[in-house]
Amino acid sequence: MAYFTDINKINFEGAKSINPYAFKYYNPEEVVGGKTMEEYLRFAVAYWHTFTMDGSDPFGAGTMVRPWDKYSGMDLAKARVEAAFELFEKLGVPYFCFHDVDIAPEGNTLRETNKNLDTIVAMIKDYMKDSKTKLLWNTANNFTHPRFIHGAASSSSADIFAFSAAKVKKGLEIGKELGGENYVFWGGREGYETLLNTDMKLELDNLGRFFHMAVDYAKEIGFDAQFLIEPKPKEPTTHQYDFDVATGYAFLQRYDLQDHFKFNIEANHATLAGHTFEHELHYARVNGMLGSVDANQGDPLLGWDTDEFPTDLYSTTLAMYEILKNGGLGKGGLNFDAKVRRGSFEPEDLFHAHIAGMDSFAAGLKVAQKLLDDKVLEDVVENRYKSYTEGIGQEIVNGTTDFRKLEEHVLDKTEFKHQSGRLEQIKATINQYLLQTFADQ
Ligand code: XUL
Ligand code: CO
Repeated sequence: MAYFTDINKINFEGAKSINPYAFKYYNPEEVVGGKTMEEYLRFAVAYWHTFTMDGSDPFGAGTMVRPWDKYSGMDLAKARVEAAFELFEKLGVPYFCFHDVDIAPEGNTLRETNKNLDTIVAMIKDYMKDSKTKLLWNTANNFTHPRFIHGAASSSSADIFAFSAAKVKKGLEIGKELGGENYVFWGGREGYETLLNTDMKLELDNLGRFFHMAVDYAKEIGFDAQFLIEPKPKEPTTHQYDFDVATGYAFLQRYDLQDHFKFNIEANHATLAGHTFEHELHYARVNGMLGSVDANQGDPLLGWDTDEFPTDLYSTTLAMYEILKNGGLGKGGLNFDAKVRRGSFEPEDLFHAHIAGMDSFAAGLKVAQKLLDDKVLEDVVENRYKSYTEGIGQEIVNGTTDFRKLEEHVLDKTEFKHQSGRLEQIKATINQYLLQTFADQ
């Protein structure tokens, strides 16, 4: 059955188009920096925000009008699969992502839940045969059900640790069955509210044990997806263990997991951690840990995860700059972990939202590639650190000096040369690139 009957395939029409159902900047075939946009951008639709989210918030009921909502139970799950593949096809989006509970209803026992999952996974697999859309990643929702009240792998209850493990086991099997390219672990309720009742050391050790068991099981069943940790500093818990990339990286190294994981970096999680999106991407990149991206944006005026579709071109440009410097995202992609606003309740808003997000990242890609081609920021940085390319600086970098020699170097020195950081000029240049890249289109 078709659900978006008034909407046809979304095509690229260029920047002058006034058709709201057309891409203005995302042209999948256009080559930028040696690869097509489709190859670089690897967009994914988030199943939960697009097919299950109902628009409810802590103060009000759901608002979303979804033609598949006339069904319930397994019929609803099946209708969502039909709607999903129709939307993937019409948007020409190459990937999708889901949590276990997004695709199938939970039963009274895990055995029943797994049976429901098997039915829907078989249906998805069937649809994937006739579709270009592949699975970027799946994950286990180990946070919504009340059983996860005190966490999942970091729960104070060993039975819940076991339950969480069993759900991830099933998730890994599903990922393998559907050819998933990555598998995500977002902390959910892995964190704590207060130290007054928390054994942090045991919880962290248990998390480490949990991840090792996941790595072992994936190996055992021959599932070679890239494992990804998705950091977030707070919400739902006050202190999330995977606060940001730096914290997550320290954890992975402490538990000897760093070779098995990379990071899935979400823009809104970065800003909640008090970082910019590009900071998190950069920190992961320079440590060889940049895996994938949850492409959204937060509201700087609000202190929670608003998961908006990305439309800020300055941010998408600096994000794509990091991704290009990384040589792309490899197996990763740009997953729209983003939801339409509560007031954007019509089914067609799902198309407008994805078109806006895809165009924003396509535009960001083009500007970022131009900045790189012209070495705008690279020249700035190279010039700023040139004192490390000769003399004492070179000795520091080469590791051929020590405190005694360094002291000798400065003991009688009275003049130190500095150069301006030129931040305002740099920002003006970026604005120029943002405006000029599309001036003639
Ligand atoms: C929550 C969040 C999750 C993960 C997957 O803030 O981002 O949806 O992306 O569990
Ligand atoms: Co996310």
